[in-house]
Amino acid sequence: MNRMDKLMRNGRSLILAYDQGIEHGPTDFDDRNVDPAYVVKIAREGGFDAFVSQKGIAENFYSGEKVPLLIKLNGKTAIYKKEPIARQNCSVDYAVKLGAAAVGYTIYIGSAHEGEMMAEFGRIQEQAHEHGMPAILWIYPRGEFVREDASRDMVAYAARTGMELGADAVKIKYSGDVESFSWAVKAAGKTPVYMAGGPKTATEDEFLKHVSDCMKAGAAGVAVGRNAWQSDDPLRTARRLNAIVIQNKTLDEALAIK
Ligand code: FBP
Repeated sequence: MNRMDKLMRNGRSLILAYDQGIEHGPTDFDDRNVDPAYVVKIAREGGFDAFVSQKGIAENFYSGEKVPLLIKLNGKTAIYKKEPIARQNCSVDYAVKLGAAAVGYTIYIGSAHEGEMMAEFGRIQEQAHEHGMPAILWIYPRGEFVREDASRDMVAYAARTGMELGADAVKIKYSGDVESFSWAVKAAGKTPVYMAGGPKTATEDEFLKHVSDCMKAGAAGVAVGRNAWQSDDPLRTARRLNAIVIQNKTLDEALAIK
């Protein structure tokens, strides 16, 4: 059995990310989605394959849930603006105690501190594998020497680095079109590639077009936050995402879903 199987349907998955409270601050939230219980309900009712959070949200809002839990083991705030580093704040063993089916970790390649994050992830990946659990990498080019973090070359570099570090899956930014994302998927070899959602787009059509492009490029799915739980109708957004990602429907078919 593949370590990622628990998180996949037909080799694909739809992951709901809710770690933005640390990464960006409550500025991402409104009166509804500031409440973790609201977003956990979207994970439960929206047909998601995993719910991502830091350990504090899992401890307080995630007991007895059936949707597999993916605990982020590191994180940082948006306040400090120099070379990025996010250090581990939760152990693999503790994530297992919380019922996690997978662990996640962010590396900022290109940062002056990339080596520390790679070393930390190296240990986490080995510990996760001892538990038979996948270690999923959020891998984002960032830092003084990174000019275009979502360019064809940078996104493929991220995907390739994640594969070579032994990640069970990588989550990368959308590179802008099918061809460039296909190159990133190819660079990742057999490692499943997920598209990160990004800030809420002006229209849902625009976001779903990105999702559709990535699936055409061979992505294994999307790990989305703001475009799902900031939606006026998150469960409709989830139905549309399921149509494209899991059921392989076209963008037009998905948009017709009410
Ligand atoms: P979104 O779909 O909301 O962009 O979430 C994806 C994600 O990777 C989150 O897991 C994380 O909190 C956030 O993006 C980090 O975004 P960035 O580092 O680009 O600000």
